[in-house]
Amino acid sequence: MLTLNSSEVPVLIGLAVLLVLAGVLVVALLVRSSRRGSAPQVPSPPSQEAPPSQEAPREAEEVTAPREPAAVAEPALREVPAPTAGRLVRLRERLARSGSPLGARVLSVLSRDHLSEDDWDELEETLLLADVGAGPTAELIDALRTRARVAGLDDPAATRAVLRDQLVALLDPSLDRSLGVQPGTDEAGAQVPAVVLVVGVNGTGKTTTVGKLARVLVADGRSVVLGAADTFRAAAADQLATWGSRVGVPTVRADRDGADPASVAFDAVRTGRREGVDVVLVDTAGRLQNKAGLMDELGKIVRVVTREAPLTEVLLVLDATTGQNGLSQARVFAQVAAVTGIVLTKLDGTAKGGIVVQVQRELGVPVKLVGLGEGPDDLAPFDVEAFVDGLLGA
Ligand SMILES: Nc1nc2c(ncn2[C@@H]2O[C@H](COP(=O)(O)OP(=O)(O)OP(=O)(O)O)[C@@H](O)[C@H]2O)c(=O)[nH]1
Ligand SMILES: [Mg+2]
Repeated sequence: MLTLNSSEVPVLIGLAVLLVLAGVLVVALLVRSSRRGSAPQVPSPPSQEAPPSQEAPREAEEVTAPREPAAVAEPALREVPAPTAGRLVRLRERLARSGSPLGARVLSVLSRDHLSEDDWDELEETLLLADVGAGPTAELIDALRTRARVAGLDDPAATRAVLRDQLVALLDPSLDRSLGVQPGTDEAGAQVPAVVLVVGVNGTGKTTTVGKLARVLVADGRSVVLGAADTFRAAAADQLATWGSRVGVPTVRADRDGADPASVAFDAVRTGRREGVDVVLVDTAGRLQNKAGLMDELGKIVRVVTREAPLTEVLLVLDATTGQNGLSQARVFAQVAAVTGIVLTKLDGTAKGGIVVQVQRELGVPVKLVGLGEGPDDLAPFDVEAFVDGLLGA
């Protein structure tokens, strides 16, 4: 039997108090760490894209095709892209944010009482500065002057309607703006994927456009393979593969920097064909239209790819903020690669969207898609009326 003498009692009480305190401390720590474990997960930010290269890629060299098949990056994550319908509606709000949109400035001049010659000059200047081009600007001013003579410009709604009609006519709603993304069949009856080649000068938004387009196609229920034919920098292929992986689309890429881009493009199309996919999207390196070597390289990509499957679409990506220069780019690219559609990017940050009119007029090639921002779903099918309404802030 355990006996205690009176001097031991306070010591034991002290020990008991210490034990209780230690127990409380342990429980408190456990509760705290379990709370931390069940804290709501903050979604990780979308992976950063590689910054666009600032310098022009070096001249094309005769590089040999890699013997081994190009790597196919396996998709990891899945996102659900937003539907494409109604995306152009965002144009208005984006333009409003960009300062002084073309439509707003034109309408503000037209709303003045009794337009003077200076007012008409201002109007003309506004349209020219927005890259609408000399010919189309003159047509537009003529139509508005006629309207002013015949019925006056007192009724803002009527003036606006005239301007709207004129802009719609200039943009030619009759052009076929559907994308060539329908697969075909070979002589044996096997499916041949549609092949979309994306070209343009540095930093216009080619890779971003390919990424956004892949999302649109996936949302449409089509199977897609990406081809990273920008082999100048590994980062370019990584940037593309990141876009693809977000929607479960594989990327065919070279196994080393500086591989022959034509060979990678060919591998991508061959892979697409073998896997029976619907669409192969081929991203290319930015190239300057006045560099013969680079343009020859592009010609080679076109020739090599068409040995495996016909090109169903060649998209020239133009940066709307570069304005007039886009026109000379368009001419040269159209000669080398038979451009079938224009993608006008960065329309969200500029009042220069008028280049749409000039490019279409001069090349007879329709604008098919527009880039409205850096977000993954900021790519909209070009629709003339919705575009004009966006410009006019409808
Ligand atoms: N605001 C805005 N930015 C865009 C748009 N499209 C692309 N960008 C941005 O433009 C930059 C260049 O885009 P990339 O897709 O890398 O351009 P690229 O043509 O592939 O560039 P290179 O391969 O270097 O020739 C990126 O920061 C994009 O986020 C757009 O429609 N609006
Ligand atoms: Mg790129």
